[in-house]
Amino acid sequence: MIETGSVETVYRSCPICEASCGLQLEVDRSSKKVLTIRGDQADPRSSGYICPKSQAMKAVYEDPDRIRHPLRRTENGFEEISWEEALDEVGKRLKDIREAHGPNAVGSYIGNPTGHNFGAMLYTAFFMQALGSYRAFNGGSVDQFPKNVSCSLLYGDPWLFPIPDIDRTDFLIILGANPLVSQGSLLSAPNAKARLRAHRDKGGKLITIDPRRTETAAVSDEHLFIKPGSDAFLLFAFVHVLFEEKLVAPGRLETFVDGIETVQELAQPFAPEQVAQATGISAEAIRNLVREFAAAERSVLYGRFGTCTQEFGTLTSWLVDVVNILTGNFDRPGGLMFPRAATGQTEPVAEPNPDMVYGENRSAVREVPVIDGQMPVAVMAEEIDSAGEDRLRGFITVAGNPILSTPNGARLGKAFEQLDFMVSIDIYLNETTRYADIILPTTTHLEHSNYDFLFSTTSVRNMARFSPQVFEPDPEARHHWLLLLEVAARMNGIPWETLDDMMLAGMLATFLGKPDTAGENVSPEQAREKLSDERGPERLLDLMLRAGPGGDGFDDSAEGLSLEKLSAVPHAVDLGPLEPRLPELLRTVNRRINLAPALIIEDVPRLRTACERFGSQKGLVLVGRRQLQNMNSWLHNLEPLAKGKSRCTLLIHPHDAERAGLPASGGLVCIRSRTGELQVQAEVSDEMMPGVVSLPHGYGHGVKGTKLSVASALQPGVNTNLLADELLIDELSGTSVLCGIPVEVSAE
Ligand SMILES: Nc1nc2c(c(=O)[nH]1)N[C@H]1C(S)=C(S)[C@@H](COP(=O)(O)OP(=O)(O)OC[C@H]3O[C@@H](n4cnc5c(=O)[nH]c(N)nc54)[C@H](O)[C@@H]3O)O[C@H]1N2
Ligand SMILES: Nc1nc2c(c(=O)[nH]1)N[C@H]1C(S)=C(S)[C@@H](COP(=O)(O)OP(=O)(O)OC[C@H]3O[C@@H](n4cnc5c(=O)[nH]c(N)nc54)[C@H](O)[C@@H]3O)O[C@H]1N2
Ligand code: SF4
Ligand SMILES: [Mo]
Repeated sequence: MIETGSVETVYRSCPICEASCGLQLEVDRSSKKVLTIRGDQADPRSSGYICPKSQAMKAVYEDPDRIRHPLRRTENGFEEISWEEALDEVGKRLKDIREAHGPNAVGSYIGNPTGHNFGAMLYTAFFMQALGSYRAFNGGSVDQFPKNVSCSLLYGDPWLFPIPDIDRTDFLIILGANPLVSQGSLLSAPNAKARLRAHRDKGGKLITIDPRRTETAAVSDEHLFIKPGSDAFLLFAFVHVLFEEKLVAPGRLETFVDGIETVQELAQPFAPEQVAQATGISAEAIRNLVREFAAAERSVLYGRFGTCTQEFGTLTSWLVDVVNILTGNFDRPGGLMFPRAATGQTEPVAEPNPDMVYGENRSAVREVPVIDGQMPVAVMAEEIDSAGEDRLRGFITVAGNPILSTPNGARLGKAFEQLDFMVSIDIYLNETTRYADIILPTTTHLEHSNYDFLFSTTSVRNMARFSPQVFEPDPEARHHWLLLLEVAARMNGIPWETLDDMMLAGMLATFLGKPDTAGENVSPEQAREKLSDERGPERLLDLMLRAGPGGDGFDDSAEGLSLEKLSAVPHAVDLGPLEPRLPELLRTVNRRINLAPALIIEDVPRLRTACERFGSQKGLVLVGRRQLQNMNSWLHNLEPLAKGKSRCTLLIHPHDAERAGLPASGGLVCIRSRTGELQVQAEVSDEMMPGVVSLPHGYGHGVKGTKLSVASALQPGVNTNLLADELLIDELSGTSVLCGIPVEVSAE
């Protein structure tokens, strides 16, 4: 903190997206005002870079629509109630449901901002255990869940993600991601544009494969259109050519990778000539791509959102890693690599994890498997409206807006109305929380500290970053982590402090004693003595840092990290480039990678039979797109980000527009799917692949009963997830198809 008069300079990371850029804030603590937010030039990760959403922290804090007191729904709208009343009622109602109908009658949905708040993250994991319900939903099954499943199968842990080392590669393929706008996902790398430019300036090649000629495609050497959902065909053909042309060269990986021959057999039917029609990419283009990729010194294939939320999401996510492994571009500089978190969650374990828990429990209606404790959002509505006596009766949403972010929001809204009780832990009265009986608001980022906990496991360079609290919270405000504890405690009739003690004991057991970390020879008692008595996430963070790979081992005089030392550094701490970590890091039995797991093998026939269908596809399909000023659904109420012309438009290729009877200037269209129908402004553009239309998600704010005055006035838009069909899923993982939804478009 640097003080001049009453204005102080504070440094924090931006909590909005994964890039986690360094910010420099000018603040006046006496009046609790943020004067300016700028890029922190001295931040080693972002070097001053920011995007327009960097202003969000201030705007959210100041937003008069933001909820500051607990609310209860009444016949005449929501009324403010006291914390005691609110928490008592939440605890009692959920407890009653659980006692009468069992733990699985209470479900939950955890949304994206949880991942950007370390206190929320740590305590959510514990909260889910305390709930003990297998109806545990979260944003993952409309996002990266197929990657989790693939990582679980290959590396023994759903959260061990290999990250593309984009700064050190020579040849980069970006498949189904648009980092120029999204700023990277499972790739925490501020200023993607500058990095990709630097990659090309030093002679590196960049190829983007996407059904839209995106902002990222515009800075690439080459862009290939691909039919939505057909990536698994392309990648199997890639593998086919690697074998056919003897380009398979896993190198050092061969000593701990099994199943390569099986992969060869699986790829056999997918010659480029066989898949050209299905993918929309010529056999020649596929062969050239493979040859160039294999010939480059260091190559990396990076797949993200578009490769996950599709009919073959898990096969595709698996194939992305297979391609990198077969060509030796894995666990080495310039390929896919595993970051090392200072907090110790990505350290080798003494004992391998048991296998992925797949399908021990199944949903009541469609019987989709619960995987590693998660049920996919595609079945959320039916578990409420069609499961009879076994139905979901109580529901908790935490920092999520599933009405706008999960498929068939209309059905979900009706289902929410049938619940016996719903509570939302959220800071806005929005399209989802309006269904809640009680809303519990939390403090926002300026009022609590933060640590880039999740994104230190996805960063292109190892890093540690603590962000201090800027303002004291209002006396009425409650932290997110505390609310989770309070709710769980009241459901169990015990003080929240007891739960917090249990949480600390669990963390001590988990994070001490790991080989090659500073906590290897420290006992829980020794560690506990050094930790603060103040409850909450900071002492848990201190524990993880001090016990972690670069920690001080709870020795105050030793070198190494502790929360105190990290707090003294105003910027991110760079902990060096990613380094090879295999096979030690693997959490599989014998620390080996089985490249051809049974679940994957069993899913390949489903792909084979779909090849002809993709090849003869005639109608239009819908995909999404992200925009720089949005973050999913929740920043549209901030004027600086919402102003300007309406952004929720349907992009359509000129040929398709003509077929739909539209003028070249676009105009209003009607777009229909099995589940819904929307009227929306069309924009005719050849940046779309013919046969594919694009609509951004997170809009649809013009509904009654919300308190989003700016969003409703400036950017109401339409909810594209009324068109997303809850019956369309990647069968292996249960993830919803958001890329490639069959639609019809006609002029209004
Ligand atoms: N069609 C389509 N659907 C999609 C996507 C797509 O590309 N296309 N993308 C998907 C992806 S990748 C994701 S991650 C999901 C996101 O899905 P969600 O997480 O459900 O959606 P968000 O819009 O991020 O909702 C964030 C919620 O958290 C609240 N919130 C914000 N900050 C805080 C806070 O500090 N504390 C608390 N308690 N609440 C807070 C907001 O008010 C809002 O209600 O959407 C998915 N849905
Ligand atoms: N500005 C902004 N930034 C964000 C967000 C936001 O809402 N706004 N959301 C954040 C979140 S939660 C996430 S998860 C990340 C996601 O970040 P990214 O993974 O970069 O996702 P998108 O930007 O949606 O890009 C997905 C691309 O896949 C393409 N695509 C669609 N279908 C297919 C297909 O079948 N195959 C292929 N190959 N491509 C396909 C789309 O046209 C699109 O260009 O972004 C994060 N950053
Ligand atoms: S890219 Fe923008 S939203 Fe993302 S962390 Fe940086 S400033 Fe924040
Ligand atoms: Mo996401």
